[in-house]
Amino acid sequence: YTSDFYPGIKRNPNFARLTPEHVSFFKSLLGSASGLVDGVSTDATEDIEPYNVDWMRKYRGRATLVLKPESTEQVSRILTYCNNNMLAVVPQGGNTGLVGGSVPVFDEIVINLQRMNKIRSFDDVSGILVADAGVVLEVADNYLAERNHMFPLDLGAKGSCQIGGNVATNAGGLRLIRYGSLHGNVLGVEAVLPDGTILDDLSKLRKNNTGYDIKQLFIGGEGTIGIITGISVFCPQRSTAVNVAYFALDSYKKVQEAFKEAKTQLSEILSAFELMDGNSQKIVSQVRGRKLPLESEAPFYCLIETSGSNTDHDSQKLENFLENVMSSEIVSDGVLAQDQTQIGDLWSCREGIPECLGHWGGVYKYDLSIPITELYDLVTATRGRLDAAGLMSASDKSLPVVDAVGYGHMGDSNLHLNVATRRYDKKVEEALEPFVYEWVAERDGSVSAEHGLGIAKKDYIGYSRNETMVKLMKQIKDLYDPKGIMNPYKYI
Ligand code: FAD
Ligand code: 2HG
Ligand code: ZN
Repeated sequence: YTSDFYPGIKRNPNFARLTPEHVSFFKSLLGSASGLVDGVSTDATEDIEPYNVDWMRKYRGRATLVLKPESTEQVSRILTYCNNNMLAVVPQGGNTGLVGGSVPVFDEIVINLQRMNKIRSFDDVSGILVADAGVVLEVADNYLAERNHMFPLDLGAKGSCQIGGNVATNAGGLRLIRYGSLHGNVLGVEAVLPDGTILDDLSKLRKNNTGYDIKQLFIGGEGTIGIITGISVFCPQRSTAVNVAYFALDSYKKVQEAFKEAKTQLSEILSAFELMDGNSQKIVSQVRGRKLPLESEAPFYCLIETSGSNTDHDSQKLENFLENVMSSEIVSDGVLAQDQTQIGDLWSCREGIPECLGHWGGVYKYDLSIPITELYDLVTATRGRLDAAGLMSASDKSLPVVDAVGYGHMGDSNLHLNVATRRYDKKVEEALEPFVYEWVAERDGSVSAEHGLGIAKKDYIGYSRNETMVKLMKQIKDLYDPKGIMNPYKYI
């Protein structure tokens, strides 16, 4: 059959349907009832719905079984059985992914890692953490904070996403500008291949040039070639001095000037440079019913964070920066956080954008790498297009689009173009796609900067990768997963 949500996709008839015998096997393997959310038998312990629907409530599958293994060995036994019986599976972490990759398309079995949540070891000399894939990012970071270290990734979904999910999506987040990508920070991966083979590459070495670096395929692999069960990650020392500034600017040209100044004046202590357009901030204020940090309205706002080891020196540096950019009229208004609460308040104006944009119902999300000089032009072009098509109005409720906004990781040339809608609407989708992807491809950008492809961008891989690259990806997929049971129907 085809799915209501994915009319263009047919269920692969080679995959078996789940039977009571299969369920009995999993019950005997996992033992306690809490290891299994089961819509098949009558003794279900938990509602299955949250595992079938994604964070945006845009993608929905029809799994009748969720398995929650507790050990790598159990994952291996589950996959051996699934592979032998042609049962398709979807690896799932915190289910906060934004491209529909973490939920089933049809009746694939969900394998959720939440019970694999142990910190295995931490060495405070090298800063290397080894942990189960199902540890929640915030839990890992709190554990490290008590040991004066930090996880080298932070993002708005930290309270729910899992470090295995972060690695599987190669999440970028708010401080990539300072700490780099997980491709550099993840030192080792333990994973289970679709046939049940345990791949033990849980290296704790920062340098290891012995042959191909196979773990890199799992970083950003989006659960298509195996299930990550453990990771080893290099964690930086936690900074004792953290400062945050939030400021307003009159044009995108000035945003670029401010970015250049920040790199020059704050250099080694700069840990985030985030961009929020005026419309995104208005929405945060409107949805939360709270004032913004600055009285003056502006088309652009930026948030800068510095992290260092000397409070007086760092605060002075950020103060000087703000004074300089204001006196040279690059920045029109600005505020410096005075304490931890204010730091949290300023960050929440940035981190809260995705949630506030969902207020009216649906959001079309585009996560793009674009040359920095042209980054915001796409938002202007998209707004023009939606206006011209008569699809957008903040007040007229008969029109589908409420607003189109741009924000993101300026320091990484990564724009988040979000179109907030009152309902998902084919006309809106047609106005946006492939327009956005063509616009980005013309500038040699990427149609997936940090969220991955999942099912949402399945048909658009060709805008950022050439045929040879896609062919090689397919060959890798076939090599690791010859029966195709691992996260099927998604991008590869
Ligand atoms: P899931 O959503 O459960 O899964 C994501 C993908 O990884 C799926 O394809 C799934 O099959 C696969 N997967 C999950 N666990 C495993 C595993 N153990 N082994 C193999 N495959 C697995 N992303 C950014 O890059 N930067 C951001 O700043 C950012 N901010 C966000 C803010 C919010 C509010 C939200 C909701 C999301 C945000 N994201 C961001 C999206 C981001 O990809 C996820 O939050 C996170 O990395 C996914 O982790 P998860 O555990 O929820 O994975
Ligand atoms: C962020 O940077 C996330 O806030 C989410 O990557 C972006 O929702 C989005 O489009
Ligand atoms: Zn982001």
